[in-house]
Amino acid sequence: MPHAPMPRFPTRFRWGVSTSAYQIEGAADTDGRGVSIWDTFAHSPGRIVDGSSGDVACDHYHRYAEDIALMAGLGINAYRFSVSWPRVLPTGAGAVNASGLDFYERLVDGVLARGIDPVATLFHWDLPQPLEDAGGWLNRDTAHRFAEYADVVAARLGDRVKLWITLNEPFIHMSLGYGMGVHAPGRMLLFDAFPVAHHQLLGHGLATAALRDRSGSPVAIANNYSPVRPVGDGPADLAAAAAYEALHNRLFTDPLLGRGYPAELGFDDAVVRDGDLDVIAAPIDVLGVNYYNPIGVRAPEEDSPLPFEPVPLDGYPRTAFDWPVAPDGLRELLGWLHRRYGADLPPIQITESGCAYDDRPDAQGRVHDPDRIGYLDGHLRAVHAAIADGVDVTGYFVWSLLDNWEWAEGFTKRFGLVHVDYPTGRRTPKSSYAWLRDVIATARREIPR
Ligand code: GBH
Repeated sequence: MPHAPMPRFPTRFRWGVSTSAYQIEGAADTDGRGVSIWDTFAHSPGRIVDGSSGDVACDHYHRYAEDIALMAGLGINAYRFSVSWPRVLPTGAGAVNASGLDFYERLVDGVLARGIDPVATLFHWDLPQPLEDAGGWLNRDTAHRFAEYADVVAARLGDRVKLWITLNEPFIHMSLGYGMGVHAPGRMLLFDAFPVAHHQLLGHGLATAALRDRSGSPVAIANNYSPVRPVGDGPADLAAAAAYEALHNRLFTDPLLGRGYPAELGFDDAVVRDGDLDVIAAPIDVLGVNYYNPIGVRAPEEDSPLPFEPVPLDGYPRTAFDWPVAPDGLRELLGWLHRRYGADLPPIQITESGCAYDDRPDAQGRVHDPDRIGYLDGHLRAVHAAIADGVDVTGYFVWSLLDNWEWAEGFTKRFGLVHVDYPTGRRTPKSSYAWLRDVIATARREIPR
């Protein structure tokens, strides 16, 4: 157990937790919600390791008041959630489902009443199925539908949401959803998935304009990043690492910050029209960084369809997901962003950081998760060190408040500060919850009033 006191964070630092709609809400058929690609995917045989779906998940849709009380008990000053597009627009466009907006209004008002800033993500991968049937993000129209949806949400909540996040991890949605078929919608297009990158970014830019019209609150995107370390020092390994870095870390950032698409990836950019890059490069106020681990990369085998081979890095402890626990990678990543984008880099908030462990209640019903405490302690110190290095980091959100439905892994991976007993829905704060509560209490006590 780490005992050294946590160093002091900036006064206005955002201490938060993150969740997403399909992973926690359940209530899939309730109050007029439409069908998303994740409903379809999860209900297709063989897609989810334990055969589960998000039909019920944490039943947060009904238990949100209890979950807000858990947030208040933690002492956080920000809560990042996502809005389910098919709850608001059941067919993706056109008719608005007022009860969907009513739910998010209750949620937003509930967290505000506890002194917590609502941070709303508009797209965390749950595309309305009718839009997928029209081509999903391969279809340019989806970008326009996304901006209309952003307008609808901001018309209702624009006066109360404190930070907008357009897209969550567009790289993962493109690569796992459309490239490799591991996530919904389950397509396997490899590098032909590039239009999904462009149309998501175009949707981000169009939605940003809509949000600016309706709301005075800042706008962000949440990208996932991994510092890339070449494994092997041959020229082919270095070239492979550079290609992976361009794909994983630059594809969704270079165009946002006015640098266009990385040329070396050799994408067929016929889908990029005149003016699109200007829409995409509209200024954002915050860059959301989702960080899990660094990645090793070496030259691919001769017959590989990809120009690189990602390999797990040795020498780190592993989570239950087998991901390395590498807080040094977070400091390294933040330094890389700072050096690469210089004055164009907006302030950063760590919009996700967390780990899965095999947490279960002991005989007294308590859940001890010392490895998560070590993880959070190390990553918060890494953020602090990056700030001391000169990187402007203004917040840190733990993934996640609750154990929840982990996509293709179903209920088999637990990321929560709070344990969820799925059969009953019972919530039990883990020891990491108490630890983080104490860290936040100390940090917020130091704020001059
Ligand atoms: C996020 O995705 C999502 O936004 C969230 O919904 C999800 O629940 C959460 O993280 C936890 O998964 O280098 O082989 O070790 C995370 C995307 C992709 C990050 C895989 C970690 C590690 C692969 N992840 N990556 S490896």
